[in-house]
Amino acid sequence: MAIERTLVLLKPDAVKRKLVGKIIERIEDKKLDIDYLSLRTLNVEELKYHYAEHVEKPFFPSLCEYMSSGPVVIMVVKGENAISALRKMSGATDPLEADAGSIRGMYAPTKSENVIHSSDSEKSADREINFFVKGIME
Ligand code: 3AN
Repeated sequence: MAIERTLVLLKPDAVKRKLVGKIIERIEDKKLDIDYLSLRTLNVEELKYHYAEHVEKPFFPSLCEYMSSGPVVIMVVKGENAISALRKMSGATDPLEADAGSIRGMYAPTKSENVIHSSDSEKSADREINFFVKGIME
């Protein structure tokens, strides 16, 4: 069993809909630790870095608008297999494909407004934690 750290964002709709407490409760119920937590509104430059693979996609402008529409909760979650545990808890990108009991399965109305982000690999987790917590761009 590996102790891992993963970067989690609770997106603007999660904050606006007051889902933050419920989502953190699920993370803590899973015996994972909150290692870092802050709340702020992301800017376009940060979103271009975070979503570098999507910058050229047609949905990027609306993704940017949505993700900068209000504060997000930025967390580092630590624990056994935290990266895959959070991906599983979050559910698939498209809420129609997400398990019904996952966070997206329960709360996300659409693929674009999907409540939560969590790092998809160890490499992404390192990059995202360096960026969001330490402010380091590669
Ligand atoms: P995930 O967040 O599940 O890792 P990614 O990295 O493929 O998914 O996508 C990042 C974010 O971009 C998603 N959470 C979603 O908000 C948005 N997104 C991805 N694909 C689409 C799409 N086809 N249409 C609209 N928004 C999308």
